[in-house]
Order: sequence, then C-alpha cells, then structure tokens
Amino acid sequence: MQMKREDFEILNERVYGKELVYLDNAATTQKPREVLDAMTYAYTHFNSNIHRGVHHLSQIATRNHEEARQKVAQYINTESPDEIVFTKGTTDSINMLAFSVGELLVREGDEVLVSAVEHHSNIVPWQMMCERKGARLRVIPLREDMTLDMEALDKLLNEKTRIVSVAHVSNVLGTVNPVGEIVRKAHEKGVAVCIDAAQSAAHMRVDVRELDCDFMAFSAHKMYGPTGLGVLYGKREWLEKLPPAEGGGEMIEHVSFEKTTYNTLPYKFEAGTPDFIGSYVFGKALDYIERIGRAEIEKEESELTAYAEQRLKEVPGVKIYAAGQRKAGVISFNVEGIHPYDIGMLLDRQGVAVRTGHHCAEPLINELGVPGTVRISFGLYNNKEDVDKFVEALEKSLHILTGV
Ligand code: C6P
Repeated sequence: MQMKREDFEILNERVYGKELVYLDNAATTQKPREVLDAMTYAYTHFNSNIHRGVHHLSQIATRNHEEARQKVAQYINTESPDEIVFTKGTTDSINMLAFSVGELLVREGDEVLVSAVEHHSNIVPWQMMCERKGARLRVIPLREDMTLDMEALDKLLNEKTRIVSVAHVSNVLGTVNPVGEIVRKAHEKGVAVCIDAAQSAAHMRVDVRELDCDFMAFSAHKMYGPTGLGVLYGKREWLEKLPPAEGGGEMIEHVSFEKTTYNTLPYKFEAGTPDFIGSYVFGKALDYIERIGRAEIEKEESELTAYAEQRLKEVPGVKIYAAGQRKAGVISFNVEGIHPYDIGMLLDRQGVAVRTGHHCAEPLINELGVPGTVRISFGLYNNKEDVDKFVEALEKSLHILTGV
C-alpha cells in the first residue's frame, strides 16, 4: 500500500518547512490524482444539468450520475440503486432522515435511541425532531471498557422506541460498534435502525444487506472523494413510505397550486439540481478504493493502529482511550497535565496534522471528563514511518511543554 502515497500529491507539501505527516483522515481524506483528474474531466467534457435536457451533454451527464449511483449501490450492496439518495453529506442525510421519520412515525411520548459515542450530526437532528414531536431522546451508555452497553440497550428498547441511530465507528474513540447485533435486537422489537457510517465506509466492508440496517449515512469527502456530497441509503419499503424532507425541482411528478405528487425513488428525496459532478467524481474514488480492496485497507489500517497504540504507550504520561479495543484507524489520547490543544499546536509546527478538541462529540468528551483529546486517524496512504515521525514529534512537544 506504500506505493499509493504517490497518487496523493498533497502528501509532498511542506508545512513550516517540514514534511507533511497527515493524520487527520477522520476529518477528511486527501484525494488521489485520478479523482482530481475526474473533476477536471467532468467540467471540460460533459458539464450539463441532468435529467432535464434532451441534448447530448445532458444525456452523458445523466448517465454518469446514474452510473455513480450504481457504483455506490454496489459498494454497500443494496438491493437496488433506487435505494441510494445523494445528499450533501452525512449531516444532511441524517437531518433529512430525522425529519421524514419524525413526520411518518413519531408522536408525543415516543422515543429515539442514539449512543453515548455519537457525533453531533447523529444527535442534534434527532433532538430537534424530538422537540418538535414531544418525543424523548435516549442514550445507550458506555461500559467501563468504553464499548456500548448492550444489556442497557435491551432495557432501553421498548414499545415507544421508533428508531435507533448509531455510529458504526466512533470518530473519537475509533471503536467499531456492534451494529449487526444492534440491528438484530432492534428488529426483534420491530424498531428501525440507521447506521452512521461516516467513519467506517472508507475503512472496512460495509454491507447493508448483511447488516440488515434500514438506513445508512456517509460522506464522500471521508472516502477520497469530493466535499459536499453524501449518501442516504434506505430500504425501499421505508423510502416508499417516508415523506420527503425537501421540496423543489426534480422530486416531483406533477405540481399544481392545489397539490403536488412526488417522483419515484430515489428522486423523491433529491430536490433541486444534484451534485452530478460530485457523484461522478465520487464514483472514481470508489473505483480507487475497490482497486486496492477494502479487506486490504482494513488489514493494513488495523495493523497500523495497533502499531501506533504500542508506540504511544511507550511515551510517559500518555493515556489512550479505549486502548486495545477493535478500532478502525482512529486513536484518541491525552497526556497527563497537558492541554490537548498545546500538543496539537506543537505537532503542527513539526508538520504533523492531528485534530484536537471535542471532535463534535461533546457528550462523549464530557463523559471522559477531559477538555478534549488529541486524535490521530489514518488513511490508506499512511504507514509506520508516519507513526514514527508523529511519536518523535510528540516526544519533542512534550519536552518543550514539560522540560523533561
Ligand atoms: N466527523 C471528524 O473530524 P459531515 O460533516 O456531514 O461530512 O460528517 C459528519 C459526521 C457524522 N458522523 C460521524 C461519525 C462523523 O465523524 C462526522 C464527521 C469529522 O470527526 C468532522 S467533525
């Protein structure tokens, strides 16, 4: 996988004169040359609005957009491409879903379940909907070892529960949640499940039919693809029933001032001109991932994560959160007595890009009882050399901060 670094020109950038070590892939990934080239190709060869024109360019653009939908469908193994709705990203997907589910299913006194490790994007949209509907947001807690308390889930699931929405992989801890088991338990009670796959889709095999989840959300920019594009997957029977969250062009069948009827799937959920350039480019990013192979990516990234945890443990004062748990390329840590922000700033000065703070998961950070964490996260181009450079830079930072 080492060779793949050459495909990512940005990795040759220098930061403060130092070689860049990019370890902020959970925030966004870098893009390989062929993905960048695809963007230029799209604008120079077929840019034209889709589903509207009879003219040549519009037909090519439409075909490419629909082929991209098929690629996404194959990537997560849906029954049909009609179950793939293009959105602006994970946040947009979950907001749309929360609105639609709220309208269809949720009444006063009902409950929505999320987990203690959720990103704000999988909390706030549900919270807003619960407020609107007089429903209650409930939380699957963490056990001591920072994995989800599945026994608590059994008790939380009841006749008032309308939907469970959980992260596949925590963007703070990197832990892989037992989403298959959550789906099984929820389905036993007739409750639908949404999986926030923002942190898993680029790092492991994600198969919606195997997981049997009802909905899934993810972002292209975390998958070596373009920003501003995401996906909402929904089982056909759900998408047929759910009302659209947004109205406008494309999502309609007929409009009169008295009444509007909606388009077929998936267009019913795609109001306005979709990002047809982004979808084409995303298709190329998926081709790139598939060529390397998700099994290979998962294996390499998990070895790298284990290596990084082991190297970090050698640094005095370091506390790794959820150490030793199954992780998908994300590690959060703190150093005793030092603010994570100070570490992040000093690492940056040495060319090492990490993220510090609450990582848009304030409830989890509060539960950890810290002001934030330092987070490193891997992409398919990272290697042991990056980890070694990061540990060296960390040791230097700690020397500056503590004098030892
Ligand atoms: N997490 C991180 O650095 P958007 O911004 O819509 O592409 O993705 C939101 C989102 C939803 N769920 C999870 C689990 C996420 O990790 C994210 C984005 C980034 O951790 C940016 S805060």
